[in-house]
Amino acid sequence: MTEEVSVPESHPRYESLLTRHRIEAGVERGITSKQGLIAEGRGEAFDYLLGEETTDSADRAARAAAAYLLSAEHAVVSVNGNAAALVPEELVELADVTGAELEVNLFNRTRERIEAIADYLREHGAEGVKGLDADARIPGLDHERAKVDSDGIYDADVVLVPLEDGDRAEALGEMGKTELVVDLNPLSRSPQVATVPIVDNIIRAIPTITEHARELAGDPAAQQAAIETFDADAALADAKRRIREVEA
Ligand code: PTJ
Repeated sequence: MTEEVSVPESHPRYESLLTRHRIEAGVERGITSKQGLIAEGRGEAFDYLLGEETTDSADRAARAAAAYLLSAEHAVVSVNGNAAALVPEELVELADVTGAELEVNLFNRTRERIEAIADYLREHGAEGVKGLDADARIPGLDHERAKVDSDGIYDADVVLVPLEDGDRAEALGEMGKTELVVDLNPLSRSPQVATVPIVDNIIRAIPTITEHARELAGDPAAQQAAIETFDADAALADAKRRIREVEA
């Protein structure tokens, strides 16, 4: 996103102020829901407690996520209003490097917002954005996130789910899919049930996954090793420990 904030890069909270500004601009453009502002506040609090940096354990999770995306038959990156506003270019790059598809999937679903997000992703270089057909449903969910494309998330074996504290990750798991979740709150429902919980800010996590994917591409043995050595429970425990042990 190119809109800039009038905060110097030297400001100690530059990154979080930039992030907040992107969400605000997302709401103004009709990309992000008003609830997205609240979600941003929740995320910022956890980022603060985690030291506003990618921990070693989050980096290992990002590597495992990259390996799953590369070795998938059909990988899809789910995009909501917060993810689109924060990292549009980075999501397109991740999709390019891993061969994953992008699908818009919203909790506060409106046709206008779906189209605004798809347009925004295309402005940032995406091709063939999914989510507009919504001709299939994830079984067991009675809200709008259940609506998916039959040749997108419904058909995928690996789905990256960013920034949602809800029941969809579990429902995707019940469909036999591998879920990769980006969420700063290790107690949020989605990372708790994810195959790979990546407890990190999406603005750092997506570029980190892409970096690992570049390195792991064309090396199935290294991909397998990244998957086999990853321990989801240990990753969540590590994030919780960090939060408990934070010092001023
Ligand atoms: O665009 P829509 O209509 O699909 O709605 C999107 C929101 C984000 C409002 C909705 O899907 C939602 O689930 O919001 P919640 O319940 O507040 O959950 C968002 C989760 O993302 C929380 O656990 C936050 O801690 C986390 N989060 C917020 N910002 C970030 C984040 N995690 C990583 N990076 C962030 N920048």
